[in-house]
Amino acid sequence: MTQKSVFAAIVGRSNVGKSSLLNKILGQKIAIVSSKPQTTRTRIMGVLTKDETQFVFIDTPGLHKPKNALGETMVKAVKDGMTDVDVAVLVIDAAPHFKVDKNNIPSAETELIERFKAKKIPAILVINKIDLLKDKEEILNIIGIYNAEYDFDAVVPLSAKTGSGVDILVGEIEKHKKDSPHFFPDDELTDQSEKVMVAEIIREKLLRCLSKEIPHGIAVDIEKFYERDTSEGEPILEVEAVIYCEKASHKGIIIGKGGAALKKIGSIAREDIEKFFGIRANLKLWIKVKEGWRNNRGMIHTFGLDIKEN
Ligand SMILES: Nc1nc2c(ncn2[C@@H]2O[C@H](COP(=O)(O)OP(=O)(O)OP(=O)(O)O)[C@@H](O)[C@H]2O)c(=O)[nH]1
Ligand SMILES: [Mg+2]
Repeated sequence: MTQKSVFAAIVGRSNVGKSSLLNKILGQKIAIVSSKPQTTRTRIMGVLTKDETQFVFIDTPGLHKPKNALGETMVKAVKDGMTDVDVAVLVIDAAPHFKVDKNNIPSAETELIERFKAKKIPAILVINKIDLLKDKEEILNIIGIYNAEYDFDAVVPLSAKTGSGVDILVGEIEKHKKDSPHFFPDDELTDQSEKVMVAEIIREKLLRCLSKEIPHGIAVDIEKFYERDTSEGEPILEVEAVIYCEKASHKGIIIGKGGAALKKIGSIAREDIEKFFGIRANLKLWIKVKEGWRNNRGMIHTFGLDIKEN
C-alpha cells in the first residue's frame, strides 16, 4: 500500500472558527477555543490518519495587525504555516458579511489571498458558522464575492459547531494528497507536548472566565508535570503551573474575592485535564506579574511562543 500525505494550512481572521474546525475534523479537542480574538498563538499541528492517507492540518493564529512582539511572532506563524503545504483552507465567518458592505473583503483575507496568488497555493474557501445564517441564499452572494478574487478549488459552507459539511471539506482536502511516507506515527494526534496541552487548557479557562484585555496579557508556564501513585495505588497527575500576567491589578482580578475566581478557573481546568488524560489530576496554580512580557522576545521564547522549527 503506497502511503499518501496531505498538508493543509487552516488560515483566516481571528475568531472565525479555525481551531473549532480542526477539533471537529479530528473528533478530539487539541486546540483551545474562545469567543475572544487571538486565542491561538502558535502554529498547531493536528494529525488524522485514515488508511493509507495521513492528513496534517496546521492551525494558525488569526491574521491581524500586530501591536507588539507577540503579535509579530503570531503573524509570522501564519506565514510559516503556509509554507510547503499542499492546500490552504481559508476560513471565513458567514455571519458578519451581511452587516458590512458585501463587496468589501476584510483586509486580512485579501492579504491571505494575495499570498495564495504569489506562492501559487491551491486554496479551499470554507464559509463557517452557517448554523447562524437565517437566509441560506446569502451563501451564494459570499461565494460570488470570493470567487471573483481567487480561483478557489472548492467552496465548502459548513458549521464547525454542528459538524455539518465537515466531511465534505475533508474529501476536498484529500484530493490534494501526494504519494509520500507518513510524517507522524499513525496514532499521533498533535505535535504539541502534553505540557503544552495542559498550559493551553489552563489558558483557555482564563480566556473564558476573564473579561476583555486581561487574557491577552496572560501566559501559562508548567513548572511540574508528573504522574504518581496515590497510597491506594491509583495513578494521579500532579500539575503545578504559573500564570503570568502583565499588571498587579490583573493579578488581583485573576485571584478574585477570597480567591474565588482562581478557584473556579483551577477547578474547570482540572476537569478538562482529567478528561484529556483519562486520569485524576491535582492542579496547583500560582500567579506572577511580568510587566511588558509581550514585547520581550526572551520571555516570548521562554513561554514557547516563538516559531518552532520543523
Ligand atoms: N455558532 C457557531 N459558532 C462557532 C462556529 N465555529 C466556531 N464558533 C465559535 O467562534 C468562536 C471562535 O472560535 P475559534 O475556533 O476559537 O476561532 P479561531 O478562528 O481559532 O480564533 P483565533 O485562534 O483567535 O484566530 C468560539 O466562540 C466558537 O465557539 C460555528 O460553526 N458556529
Ligand atoms: Mg484558534
